[in-house]
Amino acid sequence: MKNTKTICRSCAQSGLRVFLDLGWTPLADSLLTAEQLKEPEPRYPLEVAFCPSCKLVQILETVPPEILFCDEYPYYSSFSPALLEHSSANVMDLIKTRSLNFESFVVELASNDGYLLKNYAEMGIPCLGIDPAEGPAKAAEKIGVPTLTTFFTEELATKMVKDGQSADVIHGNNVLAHIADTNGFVKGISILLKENGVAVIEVPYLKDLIDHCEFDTIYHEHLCYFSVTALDNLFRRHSLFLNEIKRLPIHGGSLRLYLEKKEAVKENVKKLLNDETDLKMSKIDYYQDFTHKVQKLKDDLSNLLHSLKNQGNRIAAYGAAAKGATMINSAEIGTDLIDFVVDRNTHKHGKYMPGKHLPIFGTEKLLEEMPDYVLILAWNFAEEIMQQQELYRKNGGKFIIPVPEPRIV
Ligand code: DWN
Repeated sequence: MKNTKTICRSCAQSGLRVFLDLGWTPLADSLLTAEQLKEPEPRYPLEVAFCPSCKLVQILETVPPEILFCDEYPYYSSFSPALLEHSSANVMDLIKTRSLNFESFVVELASNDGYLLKNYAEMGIPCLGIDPAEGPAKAAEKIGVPTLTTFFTEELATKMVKDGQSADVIHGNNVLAHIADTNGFVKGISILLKENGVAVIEVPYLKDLIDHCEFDTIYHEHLCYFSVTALDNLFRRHSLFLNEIKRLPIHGGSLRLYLEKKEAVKENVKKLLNDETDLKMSKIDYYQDFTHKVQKLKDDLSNLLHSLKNQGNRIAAYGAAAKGATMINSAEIGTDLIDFVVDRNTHKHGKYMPGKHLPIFGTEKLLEEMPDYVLILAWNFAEEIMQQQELYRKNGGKFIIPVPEPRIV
């Protein structure tokens, strides 16, 4: 059943302009068991639109969060060592710059398996995770991170404040894009945050997505794709000021946003806003040729894989990532080309990727089978993955990185 937006998720204005249509696709993180392969697989439209009023880029379809972030939700942050390092450095910096101590209170929205909050817990700084996915939430509790297994809402924020739980720091990494009630979520942050508190929010950066053709990061979990301009419009609506921004390489290019209740916007934020204006990111024309860039990447990747296959090579893939699902389904990469996928996340082993039903195994299968090529679907961790698989490469194996353009390394 379609649930298509006709007004903007942020400003509620009409006039949304669709500039990319990835068709009806299966849910990127809905991995299948062998039994489920025989059952029909739900698909939903995946159209991307631009709001001329507040400049937010967004998909039109809203898949119910209870379906997306169900008990079987397979994403566990702790399987990515680079992400663990990235998060720990962020926490250590905040403990120092915000003088956090045992009297402070830190909340993380979408706290997953405790990958970030465990750093506070180990330092004796009171913290609380909030995440609706039961599996990761249970994993967090196991390592001593108190976690509410629920969705964060304005109502929950109001109740927490009433119970004396305002926050000095609120983290929210790769969650804002996932929220159907965008305004309610941001308002909840504003309610929960202490007057002198800071919300530290990480989101993939739309400019990197467009510049590096990271179209595979578009899937139904990601309802919004953020420019600084659109973020500034969203946060000011709820009296939160985007005072500082750090650009990060993680996840193909992200922004770390520092939101406070008092306006003190730093020069680099003003520069990012001006750069976006100069680039005309606030105009639909900026996005118009993205469809052609995406089509070219898909054609180039398909041609490369078919040519390697026709030469008698065996090809596997690395990373049963959500972005991998968009890539294989959009570029029609099935078991005729890819024999299997490997992934470190043990929760994914023995399952099949959505749509193309590529079987998922542990990473040891690469050395066991020694395929001639491995397509890195989790290209955002390509360096780390290739280092980790040094022996595969020493034995003659080669990697294919699909983004920003397909290439053998
Ligand atoms: O926004 C989201 C991002 C942050 O994470 C979520 N909606 C869903 C998820 O997207 P993703 O699955 O594309 O994220 P990752 O973290 O890029 O996926 C990497 C995959 O690769 C995971 O399944 C873990 C795996 N991996 C691995 O097998 N070996 C990762 C590393 C670093 C490794 O060394």
